[in-house]
Amino acid sequence: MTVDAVEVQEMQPPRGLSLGPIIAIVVALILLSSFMFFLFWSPDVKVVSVINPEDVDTNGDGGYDSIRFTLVSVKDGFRGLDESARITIRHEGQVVHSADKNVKNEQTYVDIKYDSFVVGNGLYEIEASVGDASDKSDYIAAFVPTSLNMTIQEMTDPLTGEYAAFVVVTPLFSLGESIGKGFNIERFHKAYQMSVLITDPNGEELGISRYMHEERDLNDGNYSEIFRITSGIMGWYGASASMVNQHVKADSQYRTIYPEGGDATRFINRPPVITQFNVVTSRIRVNQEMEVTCRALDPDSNGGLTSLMINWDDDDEIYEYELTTNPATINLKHTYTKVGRYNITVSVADNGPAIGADMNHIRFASSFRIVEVNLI
Ligand SMILES: [Ca+2]
Ligand SMILES: [Ca+2]
Repeated sequence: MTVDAVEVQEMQPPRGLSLGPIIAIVVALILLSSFMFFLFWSPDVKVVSVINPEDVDTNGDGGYDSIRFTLVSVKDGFRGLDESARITIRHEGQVVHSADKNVKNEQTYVDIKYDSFVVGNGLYEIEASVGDASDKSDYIAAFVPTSLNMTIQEMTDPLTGEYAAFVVVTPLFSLGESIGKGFNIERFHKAYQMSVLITDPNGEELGISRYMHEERDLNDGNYSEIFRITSGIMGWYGASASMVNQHVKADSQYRTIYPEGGDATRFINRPPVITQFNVVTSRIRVNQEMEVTCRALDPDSNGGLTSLMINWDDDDEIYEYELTTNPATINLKHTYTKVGRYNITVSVADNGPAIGADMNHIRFASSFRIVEVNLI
């Protein structure tokens, strides 16, 4: 024990000031404060950029539903970003969308659904700010129909080639000159839900609702939606329509739109059809009586046939015969007096409109299947 005590005594430093420990303390303090500074001091974001807002399909259904842009934010410190960016979208000076987006990397993709900011066509100003830094970029929306055009038409179905009656509904876009006409319905149609209510002459109602072009070839360049009238009754039809655009905000005036002209009405009378038209006699000689058979029907369940007209192509006269049944079969005889080639043309008329007797409404179906008679 005594020996140890003596050794400790000998290791005591000489009394008086020494710079060594002070320098060590100062260095330790500097290191500690630097570490605290690094931990708690958040340097300012120096640069924010909003780059390339573009249309994207986020759910993979083939239709655009959102915009996407790149948000770049750069700091002047060492640490990575973990900030909240404020996104503000304005349309015609009004704020239509604002949200916070966490920014962790220097470059972040931001997706914003159309229905959270679009209120109509036109220019949208997208602003992003992080701290005091901010940037703006423009986006133009041109996919918001403002009203509908609706008609009831008799026409050939572009898909099936059948002649029938249809309700035709066309979205109308009030696009300004600055926007142009670059609308691509193929990429936007998925959210246009059209509904029509068709009322037949008996007051029966048929409601049809579907997404635009759900059942149609998108490459036909036709932006209208057609709804076939399947009721087989002649008379006055009515139609009303509406369209919900799920690409706009729920409180937009264009969320649900209606036909400009209101409901549509039209008298529908399906034309009669000639189902058979042929020459009975196989070999025909000059001055020999020949016979043709014609069958016709009017497809309207309350329709009827009134007359049949035939042109034998050997004089200027058209012969007319009364029809009293539906369908009707009629056999007609004729004698040609000169050798030649004759084109026989036959037409039938139906009972026309249920109201009045306007001849303009009587439908004629002409057979263009020419019966050619070569006389020998
Ligand atoms: Ca989509
Ligand atoms: Ca008819």
